Amino acid sequence: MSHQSNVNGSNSKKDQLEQFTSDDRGKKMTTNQGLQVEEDEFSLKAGDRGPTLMEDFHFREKMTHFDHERIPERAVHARGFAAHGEFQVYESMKEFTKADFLNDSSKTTPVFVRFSTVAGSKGSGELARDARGFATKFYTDQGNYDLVGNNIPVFFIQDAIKFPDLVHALKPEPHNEMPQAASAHDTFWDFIANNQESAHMVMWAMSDRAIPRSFRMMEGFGVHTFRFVNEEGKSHFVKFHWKPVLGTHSVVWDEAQKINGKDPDFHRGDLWNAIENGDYPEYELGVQIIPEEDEFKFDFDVLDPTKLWPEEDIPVKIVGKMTLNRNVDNVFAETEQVAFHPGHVVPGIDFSNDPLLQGRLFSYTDTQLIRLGGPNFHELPINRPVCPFHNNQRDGYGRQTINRGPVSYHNNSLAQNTPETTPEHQGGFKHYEEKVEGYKVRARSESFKDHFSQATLFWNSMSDAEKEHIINAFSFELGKVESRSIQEQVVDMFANVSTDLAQGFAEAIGVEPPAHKENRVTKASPALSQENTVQSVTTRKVAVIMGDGFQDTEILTVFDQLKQKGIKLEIVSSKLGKLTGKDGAEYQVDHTFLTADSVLFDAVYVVGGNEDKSFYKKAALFIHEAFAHYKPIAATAEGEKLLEVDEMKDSPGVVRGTVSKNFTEEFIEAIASHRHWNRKVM
Ligand code: HDE
Repeated sequence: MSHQSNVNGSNSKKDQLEQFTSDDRGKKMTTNQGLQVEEDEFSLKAGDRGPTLMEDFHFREKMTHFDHERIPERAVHARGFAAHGEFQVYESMKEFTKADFLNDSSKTTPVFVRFSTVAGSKGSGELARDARGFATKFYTDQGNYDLVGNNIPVFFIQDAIKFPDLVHALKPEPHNEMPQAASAHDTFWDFIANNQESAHMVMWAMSDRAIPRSFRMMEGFGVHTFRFVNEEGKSHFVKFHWKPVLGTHSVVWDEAQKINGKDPDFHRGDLWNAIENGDYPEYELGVQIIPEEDEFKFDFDVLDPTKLWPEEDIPVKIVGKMTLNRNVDNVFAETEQVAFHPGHVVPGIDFSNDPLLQGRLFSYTDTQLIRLGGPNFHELPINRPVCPFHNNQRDGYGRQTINRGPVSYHNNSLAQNTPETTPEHQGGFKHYEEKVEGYKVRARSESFKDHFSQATLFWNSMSDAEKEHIINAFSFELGKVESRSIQEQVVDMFANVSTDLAQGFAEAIGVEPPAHKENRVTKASPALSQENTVQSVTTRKVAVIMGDGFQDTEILTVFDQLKQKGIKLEIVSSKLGKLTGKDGAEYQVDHTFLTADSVLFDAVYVVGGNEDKSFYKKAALFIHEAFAHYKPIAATAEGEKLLEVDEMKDSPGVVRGTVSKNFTEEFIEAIASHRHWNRKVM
């Protein structure tokens, strides 16, 4: 197999993968040895009622392969979904980094991105309250660069040595393997209360960020401080951000739990369909940059992964865009076998001494050795760089490359000392020459010891609705904790963040609330609130509740105007088939009340028709739930009657009346607002 080099082509990875794909349609069935198979339904037996024969190599090969189909799931981030795409930088970042893919705005770099939840198993529901992984592999001309981030900019712990403890506490409890994909249990909260560096991340995990509406509507963060190094060898500290073009949006917790039952594949389905429909998800790459000499100018340590850099103090410079434009051909071959590693870097990007990052630099390759069965996982098609790779590493399980010649050592004279090393100025990777000195100690810097200021900063930055959601999340999670002592410890701990917060959930779980104290930190960072995110309507899903005999004239223009904005309409009715309007217009029903549910949509438009009581009863349930989840609801014609209930009548985000331009515009605006938190919901 030849290693293709990427000469500026956006499809170098696609072309490379093409060589490994196989289309079995229309082909003859063979064994893995290429032998044509004559029969595939009956095993070879001694008589048609007799025992199966050992000689049946076809049966044995088929069954053996099946018996070995599974590989261990990822220890964390097992439940994931991925897509291919491209990245392009807007303007050269040469001033800060010599990374080739960030230097040339005419260059597109192929990428592969895997999104994931952290705690749950491979088959768990996707709407768990959890951080989301956001891992990007850039197939650059200088080798693979992996930005292995999360949708939360900070982490639970400050030192990698605590990671196994954190994960043991978070995962289902070992004695009964419950609960699945949930942090709402005793061991997790016991860990939190006894490892208080987690306070800031817990605030994020209890916020709406932990239940995203879509992978297309969440931010990504590199979390750690990395380094940019330019051609002159100058280094800057950098934090990486992905900003979704559609804005950052979430669902509500009650909805999340129901989606997990109605459609446990909700997030992957959303990503897959968007790409299939040509609505390519886009994310802008942002960087926050701090000159090395400013390392100690902040009230946090830049090496501490439980701290973010407030965007108002250190602006996020938007430097490029990533577009996801191709679904995988095979989930196992690509999504499951992709191997990310924060240590996969290119010249111009380097590490900081963040002790969490330092530990990750060990763990990722190590975990692939067991997960992917040996040291040759870099040869799997999805993991191959698009540039050539040569060295003296040899052999091992599953080796595919056939290295010619007798030389597999360095230095040598037989091959003129090749493969040869490359000096830094010609593109060889040289670690940044940072001066370090110190005593060997097991210790943590004093500058890492403030665990609460930024947790309070986060709290202060939330809107009233977001604060209420956080209190509700703590109330839910601790409501599931059985130990009184743990509940009390957590109330005590979060009283350090805000007594309003601690009082809020202490009350709900029947623990003595702390006395009110003013927050020690008063600063807020508006960028942290999703209330200030980009509003968008494109690709939003509207359930149109419609029956036979609908008002054609009423809806045709509404449909057109909504579709022009990229809004997706799906018709829900009593049964599948065709609906005919009063004036003869026809529509196919997409879902029935049985197969659809309001939690699977962003908004509802009730058109109605000449339908019976049972239709309107189901329609009423549908909109009541959408209403309770603060979603936009519109109704015209017969549908309007359903909104005449007192609580809904003049509520924010409820649009009714006769069809007019205003009506549709109001509905579109209501959809853009995402949710209407100022609505009174019982
Ligand atoms: Fe990971 N992490 N992690 N992690 N992580 C893994 O690697 C680990 C951390 C992240 O879609 C594992 O291949 C340690 C922070 C993502 O394939 C494993 C520590 C962040 C993914 C591992 C951390 C992440 C992983 C499991 C603390 C955000 C999924 C399977 C020192 C910046 C990548 C694997 C994918 C996966 C170790 C902390 C993100 C076990 C030891 C912080 C997105 O190696």
